Amino acid sequence: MLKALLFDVDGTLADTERDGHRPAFNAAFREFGLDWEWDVPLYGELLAVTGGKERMKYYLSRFRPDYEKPANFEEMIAELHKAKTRHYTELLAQGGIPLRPGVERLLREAREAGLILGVATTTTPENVTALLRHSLAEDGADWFTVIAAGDIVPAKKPAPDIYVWAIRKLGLGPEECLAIEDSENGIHSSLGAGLKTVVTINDYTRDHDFTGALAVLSDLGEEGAPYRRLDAAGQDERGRVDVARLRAWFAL
Ligand code: XBP
Ligand code: MG
Repeated sequence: MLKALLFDVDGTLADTERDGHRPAFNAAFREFGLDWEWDVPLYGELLAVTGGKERMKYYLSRFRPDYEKPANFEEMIAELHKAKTRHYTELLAQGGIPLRPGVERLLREAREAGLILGVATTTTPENVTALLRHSLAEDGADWFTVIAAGDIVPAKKPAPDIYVWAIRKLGLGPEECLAIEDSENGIHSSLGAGLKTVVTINDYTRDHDFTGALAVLSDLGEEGAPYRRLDAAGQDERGRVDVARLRAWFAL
């Protein structure tokens, strides 16, 4: 029986990557006097690696091979990441990033239906609470029974660890939870934890491989702006994702 919905954050609850995380990284680089600049296409490539600290290291190894690491490199990355988190949460506090279509509606309906809500993400916990507070509701973080985020597990997505952690914390089994994801790394993580998964794509992830998803959708759909279903099983289906629809997919 379906008891809990576990949501990814970046790209799923809100389109945070291109106009949120990316400019926040760039602002931190400028603050530290670095000539690193991540434009929109480059950032798409960097998204192959989850986690901000991991992503900066990947950027250097892949795109700046001549960069000479200072003796305090790990410390510098940690400081840069702190600055990036500050820039990002400030941007959210200015109301910078709205939730994706249908997200708030589904969260409300799920709560009313008695489903448990949770988050499983690689982003920093402060970023999640700031998004929920500024883009959902003042008490938005309290809507979620578990917020599994950031470095609480050393192996980030695509490893299943963050979902496994969240499910354990809820005292549930994977057969009682449904994940909602937007990316290939995300679905590897959720499927790896044994979770049935619904995908809503975005511009960075539309060409990803979502084999194994229950359904692949343009978004969750709203009144007057239905989702488009994109996977072979339900091509051209349109609608709104509500609890009844999730339960029907979950039962397949
Ligand atoms: C998204 C990520 C994160 C963010 C940046 O994860 O990979 O690393 O891009 O956040 P998800 P941090 O889709 O699982 O939410 O800089 O805080 O890591
Ligand atoms: Mg994501």
